[in-house]
Amino acid sequence: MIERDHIGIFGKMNSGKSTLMNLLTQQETSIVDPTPGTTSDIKTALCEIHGIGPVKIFDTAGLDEGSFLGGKKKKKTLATLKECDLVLLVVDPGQPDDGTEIELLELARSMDKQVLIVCNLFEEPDREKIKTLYSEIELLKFYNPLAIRANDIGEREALLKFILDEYKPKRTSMELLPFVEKEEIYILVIPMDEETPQGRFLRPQQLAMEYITRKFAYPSCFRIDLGRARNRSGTEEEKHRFLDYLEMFGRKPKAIITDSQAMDVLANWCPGDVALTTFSIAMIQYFSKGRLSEFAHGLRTIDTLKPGDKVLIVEACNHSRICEDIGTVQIPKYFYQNYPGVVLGHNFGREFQDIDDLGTYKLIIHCGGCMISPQKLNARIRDLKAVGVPYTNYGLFLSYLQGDKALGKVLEPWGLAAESESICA
Ligand SMILES: Nc1nc2c(ncn2[C@@H]2O[C@H](COP(=O)(O)OP(=O)(O)O)[C@@H](O)[C@H]2O)c(=O)[nH]1
Ligand code: SF4
Ligand SMILES: [Mg+2]
Repeated sequence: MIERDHIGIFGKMNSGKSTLMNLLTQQETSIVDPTPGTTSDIKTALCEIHGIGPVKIFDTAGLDEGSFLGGKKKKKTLATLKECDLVLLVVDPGQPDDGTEIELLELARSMDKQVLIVCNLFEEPDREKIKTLYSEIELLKFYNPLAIRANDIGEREALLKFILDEYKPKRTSMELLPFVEKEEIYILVIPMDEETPQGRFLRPQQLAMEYITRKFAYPSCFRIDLGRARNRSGTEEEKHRFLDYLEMFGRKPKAIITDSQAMDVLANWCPGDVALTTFSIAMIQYFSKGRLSEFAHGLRTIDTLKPGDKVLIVEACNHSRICEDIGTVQIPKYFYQNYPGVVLGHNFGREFQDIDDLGTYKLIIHCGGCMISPQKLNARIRDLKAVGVPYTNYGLFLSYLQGDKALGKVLEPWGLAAESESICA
């Protein structure tokens, strides 16, 4: 069976959903009629969109159909919403139905769906009404609209371009650690203290171990004693223990993957000819489906922070925090020392979409995000992009604090560099 991306067309009655379906599929798949409720059930069409691949398109009934039959249709429409990877919300700016549009937006957002807004211009003056629509529906601030005439075949190209530019297809396959090679050794550096839960590794560590083993490569764990490593009297001994351990293999490991909080130590201890990166960097690249360069780009904002600016520290789970915890201890310490007037906020756990004042933050520093789905993480990123808030990541941030060389080193395994130009490549 071919795996298809599901695209659903939603909106109020007579907003032009079926017309848009026909524009996309270039055929009369859906009956188009001004009589409300013409689309009696869900119509589907299978086709191929160049740049996305095979898709299944759903033309749904208007969510605002009031009759008993309408109620049934509404259920089906909502079930379709769940199934979709992309929600095309068709709005008639000349006659919007805020209730329907808000309901659809809220539902789609609660399911972390990708949403694109298509404003269907029945008449040219409708273009002017888009502004009013946007001022009336708060949630629209997260979405740039495309304004087209759905019944004009000449608009097909603009519609396809809009979808291709904005939509991230679901089938982007990702490798967790793409640099891992068969029969090579990979060292996982793991700090533990009394608070570290017993009986299991943390998810990033588990995922890395499993991935490396699956690739017929050899993962090996080193428990680092960060207290000793940072303490003047213990550091040499701890460093020797680490270097002796590396020697033990009789050949160089290919790469070291460290807990980000040990970057201050590993930036100095990692041999020059061994690659280095962090769990958090690997996780954010994997769970964001390849957006590490965007997170690296966010680092540039740090230099621009002024007293009073707000920075939000975000973790996607409520794990037990060890004493040198990154989110509550390490990052705050850096800001108190270097940017004393900067106001820090925290968002721990799963709910992020509910932050009303997201746009007021100057920077978001996000953990690896390994406990939420790529869909959820990408929904967060879309919101941040829409409101223009830069974002970076724990591993990148803690590497950046060690200087350009350390940052360059942890980015290298991902084909990125720390030079200002290539960070945003
Ligand atoms: N003038 C004009 N009419 C349109 C446009 N899009 C749709 N229509 C008409 O509006 C009516 C309702 O469109 P339809 O696609 O069936 O809406 P749906 O209920 O949302 O599926 C039909 O008569 C369409 O021909 C448009 O862009 N311009
Ligand atoms: S979701 Fe974030 S804080 Fe929780 S284990 Fe994963 S990387 Fe760490
Ligand atoms: Mg219809």
